[in-house]
Amino acid sequence: MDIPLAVKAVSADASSVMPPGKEKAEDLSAKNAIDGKVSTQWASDLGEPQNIMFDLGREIAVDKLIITWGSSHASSYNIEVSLNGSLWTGVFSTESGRGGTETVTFPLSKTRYIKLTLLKNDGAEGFRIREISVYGKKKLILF
Ligand SMILES: [Ca+2]
Repeated sequence: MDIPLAVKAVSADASSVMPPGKEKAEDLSAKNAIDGKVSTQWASDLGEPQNIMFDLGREIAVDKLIITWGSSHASSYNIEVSLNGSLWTGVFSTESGRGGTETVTFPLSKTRYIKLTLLKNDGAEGFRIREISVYGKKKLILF
């Protein structure tokens, strides 16, 4: 029996963070994409592509992400998984990202690290992600 499991990422790192503006003191760092709150967000600097990578802290079987985009989403992006953070396997790609809240499913993959590469920006600002939630299956933790 597969038991759905919500997975909490332990750390996040991104290719860039929007530099703090004079009027904006908001924290826009990568960790905001995995803090469990849609009220906080990661914003990249301008330029394509950008990426955000996070560490689940252990190897686990995952098959779904729920991505809540901010005001600038990627219309084209891909998702890769890795056990060691250096050798990556593609599990998903799209050229028709809608923004808003997207549920992305892919074949169940044992992984520790997950990386989103954001290729094409739909907005005028850097890419913005409010939250990425990770889901897997519990029984396959055991293998
Ligand atoms: Ca957040």
